[in-house]
Amino acid sequence: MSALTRRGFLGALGATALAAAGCAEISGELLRSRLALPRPFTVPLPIPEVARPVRPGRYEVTQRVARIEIIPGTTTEVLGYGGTFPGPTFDLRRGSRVTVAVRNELSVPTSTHLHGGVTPPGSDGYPADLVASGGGTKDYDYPLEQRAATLWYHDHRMDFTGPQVWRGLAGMALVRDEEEDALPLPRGERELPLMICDRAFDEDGSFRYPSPPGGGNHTGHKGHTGHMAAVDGDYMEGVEGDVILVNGAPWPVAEVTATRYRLRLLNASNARRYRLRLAPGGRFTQIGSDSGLLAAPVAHDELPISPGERYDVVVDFSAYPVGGAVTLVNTLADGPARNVMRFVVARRAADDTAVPAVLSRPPGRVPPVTTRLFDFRRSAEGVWTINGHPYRPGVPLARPRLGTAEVWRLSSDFHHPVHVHLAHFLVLARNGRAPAASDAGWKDTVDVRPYEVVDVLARFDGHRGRYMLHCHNLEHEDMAMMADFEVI
Ligand SMILES: [Cu+2]
Repeated sequence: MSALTRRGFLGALGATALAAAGCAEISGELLRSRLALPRPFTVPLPIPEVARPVRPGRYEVTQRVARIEIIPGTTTEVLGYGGTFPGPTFDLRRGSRVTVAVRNELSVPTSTHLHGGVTPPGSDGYPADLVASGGGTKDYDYPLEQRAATLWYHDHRMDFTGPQVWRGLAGMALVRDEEEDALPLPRGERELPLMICDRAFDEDGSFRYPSPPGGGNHTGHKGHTGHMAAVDGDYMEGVEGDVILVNGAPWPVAEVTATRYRLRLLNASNARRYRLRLAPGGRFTQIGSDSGLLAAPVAHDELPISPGERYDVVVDFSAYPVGGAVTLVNTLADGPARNVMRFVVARRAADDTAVPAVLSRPPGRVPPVTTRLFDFRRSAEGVWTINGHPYRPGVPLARPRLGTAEVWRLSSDFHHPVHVHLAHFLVLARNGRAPAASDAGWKDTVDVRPYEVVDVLARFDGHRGRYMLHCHNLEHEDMAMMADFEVI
């Protein structure tokens, strides 16, 4: 009951008190590592392997346990797509349908969600649509009738997404198209997928995760919500680690030339939010949002990024002296977690790239047919709910019509990064005022902050059937902050 008491105390504080306490930007509870943290900027930035089809249009990937070196001098057991963490990067093309056959050789069931995908409901990674442990298989069908964008994939097992993603079940997927091909953007070695997440480690190098006693797997106790508790109640706000990984490496360093680079930024953390800046200064030129290229670039000094969100940015390293270091930092954190990674500008090089003033022609706004309210809130019983309900599989909270758009008004008592499956949306307003510069473009995840009301215009295109919306703080998600909707 201590967790409820503590949450009761926090819940009794208003937004002003939270801000005064200096914790208004923090969305989780810090779990510390029990080993000496590695020195930052010593491990080279890894680039995940690109997945190769077994034949055109068909990939086969096995989820299996592997032991890899994350913290130098120790090894960590991971649950990996292909036995790697991150999993392989899928390099895909708009309109080129693929099947990904997933084989689960783990000891736990899984469900794989392509985050940002316009995917038929049977392949969308519904949390109860499980691939059995010990050799179960499933063919996921991805038509990819969608614009070029930075997507990712991860486990979505009901009640256990937090621990299973923490242990490694995540990777990136890039969709490309002719509109993007025609742009003179950096590519090849100058296009870097950067999957950012935090973790905590035990003395022996294994991942630490605060599973409850007797819980953490099939033996978890079902509470009054009917959901099993995968995380200890003291961590119901979310689990934050003290080691920042980029592409699975702690505080890595990447050597770059003094040219433009395209960085595909993904926050794959369970609960940690970041406000990214370049030190000693510099700008991110944003070219894309979660769901594709922007109409025109937007310059940012800093980028807030909540779990599940992506930013597609260009950084021009010719603005820095050769030999200099450019550090990607998170200004929301203090101590070691303030650092994310470092770039070292090694030498000059030719650069024929550019960021054009016109990038793409995204779909326009269509008039909404209705407005719906979704309130993300902790209940008096200490459960994360949407519109007062913990997750009820098979009970849709909305039935939008295919081909229409709706305004979804998202309100919140805490930090809730709200993710909608299938539908992409534009942020219309925050608390009735203009959205932030970082809200630009079509998205599938939006950072709803404490006591904020965010209006989004969502388009329901592509497929009919059962989908979901949920909080992408994975501990909130596991503690039932999800709901179905059905496109009719
Ligand atoms: Cu949440």
